[in-house]
Amino acid sequence: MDIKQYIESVMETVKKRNPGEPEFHQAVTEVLESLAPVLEAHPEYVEAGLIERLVEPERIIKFRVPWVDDNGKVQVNRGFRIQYNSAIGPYKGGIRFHPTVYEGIIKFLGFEQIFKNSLTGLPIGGGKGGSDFDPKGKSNGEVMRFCQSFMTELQKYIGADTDVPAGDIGVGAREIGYLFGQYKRLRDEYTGVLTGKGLTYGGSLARKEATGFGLCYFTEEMLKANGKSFKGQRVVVSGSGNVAIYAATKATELGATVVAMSDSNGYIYDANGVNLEVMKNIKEVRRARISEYVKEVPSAEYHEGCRNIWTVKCDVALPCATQNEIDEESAKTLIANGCYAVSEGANMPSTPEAIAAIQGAGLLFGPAKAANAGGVATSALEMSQNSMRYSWTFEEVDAKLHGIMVNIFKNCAESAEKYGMAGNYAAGANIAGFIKVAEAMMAQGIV
Ligand code: NDP
Ligand code: 2IT
Repeated sequence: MDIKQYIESVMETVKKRNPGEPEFHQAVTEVLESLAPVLEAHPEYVEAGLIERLVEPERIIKFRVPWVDDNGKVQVNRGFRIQYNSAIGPYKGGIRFHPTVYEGIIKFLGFEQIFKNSLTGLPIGGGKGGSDFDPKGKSNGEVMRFCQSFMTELQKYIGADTDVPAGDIGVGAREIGYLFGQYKRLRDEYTGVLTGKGLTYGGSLARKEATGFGLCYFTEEMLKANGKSFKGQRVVVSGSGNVAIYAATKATELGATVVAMSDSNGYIYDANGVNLEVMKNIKEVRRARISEYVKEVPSAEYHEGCRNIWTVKCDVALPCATQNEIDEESAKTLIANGCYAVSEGANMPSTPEAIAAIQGAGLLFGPAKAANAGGVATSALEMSQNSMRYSWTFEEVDAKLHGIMVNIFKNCAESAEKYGMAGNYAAGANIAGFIKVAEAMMAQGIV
């Protein structure tokens, strides 16, 4: 059978079955295209219908989330949990609260999570959840009531050995706290059913920092393999949330100057290097807009419009905000300005056209599945600590995270080379992530 045709036929079914979900189609296409040489080498995967099974979630849960706002008005949101693939472990993946959330976003994120989780080397399957609820501008009381309503339904489907959610966009320590409190109250169980918990009730040291730190550990390996390092480099980090702040922190620690960061309204440029204490205070403590930064650091500039952050001249770009934030035009601007590495902290932040431009121009490209896997890897370490009823020190967790990221880079580089695509870490990540899941699915029969 012609593998290209086979992949196209699977994609046709995916599109027919999941109409109006372009982000999901994008994520599946990107993975399947890079798996062609693996499927050539393993006809038994095709015979076992492995790809047809892989693209279909094991379970999709969709529910009403009613809550009462501060004015006494009833609000209704929609909640989702997609339990995508449990071949190598319990479903694991974050929950996103953002007005743009619909089934296609959760499906793309859940699909990506399968391969990312496999790359960590830890026993976690793929899942994702979320809601179209917008935490922005809501009081703590409103966020709490929403989280309690969301968990009242979600608790029926999750558990420490079944499905373990965590944070993502719009879900941080505050939301995880409210979700955990409600789970415990309804189930009367004190278990590691969520990760990203606070340190006083079962959270892991270094989980908050893990995605951003892990991104820099991965990127440092990629730079090193190509005769470079973060030292003295100008870095642009998009976003100013959990991933962005700790990516900027670690890049700075590794000797880089972070010259720009953003939120959905605009970006700041600070030639002296972003003052991260000021940034953390604005974003983590006050939950304010990034435009506030220039009030405290008057030598910096604020520009309306987040997309223009990619016009800032840099050596290394770390997109850490959201999907499709780097389009072809932004990629070309980065290239023209001399950027030589793009490494993805967000999930699917580069459009296919952007990736083609970046790779075509010979830039180093660190794909999200590999580069941002440090967050979920440390979540898995939180699960281990919860099961042992024990806590490792910050240094212990950080050292394990570092080892995991070094190993992920090595695995991506070796897999790309083995299948004739040396230097294509995106293909390497897809292949390495896929093979473990494929072997587990083959061993478990047609399920
Ligand atoms: P946060 O909610 O903490 O921060 C998100 C940041 O991105 C904010 O600065 C936000 O700006 C900006 N942003 C969100 N949506 C948009 C948009 N549509 N356009 C422009 N900017 C936007 O989320 P995280 O930092 O946790 O997540 C960032 C990315 O990293 C996501 O893609 C997520 O899936 C991914 N990720 C997260 C992990 C984690 O452990 N948290 C692990 C691996 C990946 P504003 O405040 O204005 O909305
Ligand atoms: O996209 C991701 O990997 C996350 N949002 C983190 C998931 C997790 O379970 O820690």
